[in-house]
Amino acid sequence: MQPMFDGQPMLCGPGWYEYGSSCYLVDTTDPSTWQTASENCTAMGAHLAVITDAAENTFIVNLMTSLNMESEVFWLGGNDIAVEGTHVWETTEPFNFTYSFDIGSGNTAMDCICVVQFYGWYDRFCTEAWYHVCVNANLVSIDILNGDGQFTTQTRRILQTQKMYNC
Ligand SMILES: [Ca+2]
Repeated sequence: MQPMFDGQPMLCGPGWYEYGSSCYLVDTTDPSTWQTASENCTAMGAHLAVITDAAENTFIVNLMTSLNMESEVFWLGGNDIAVEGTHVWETTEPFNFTYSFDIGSGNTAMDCICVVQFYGWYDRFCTEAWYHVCVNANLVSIDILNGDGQFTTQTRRILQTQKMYNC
């Protein structure tokens, strides 16, 4: 059913999809407001998806295609609540890349960003209830002690330990 993602290692846990150094969850449990969606991601150690380049955007829209959710609306982790017309990501990453971004069709009261695979990004009323995409960076920095007594900082992926039993 999901040929693109068959056989991918389960580094991210059930229901999460790996891209780059991050894990993505397309959450269709309950449509919710932007704020509730954001809190739901946070509760899972993640945050609403922040898309910073075309390749990442392509991954996400392909994922929606793979899940047969081309026409569904998903909250992303950005808004222009603080300063009208200045969209920012929750993570404070730069808001440089956009995907056919329709900024509320001139309705400035629409502040929260969503993505629809078919059309691109929109901003909508933050109180509307939509599905959402979470992302978990899934990386840690660790200090490794070298032979000379100095530490080197390296980035490693957190691997989930999964045990399977055959009865
Ligand atoms: Ca706005």
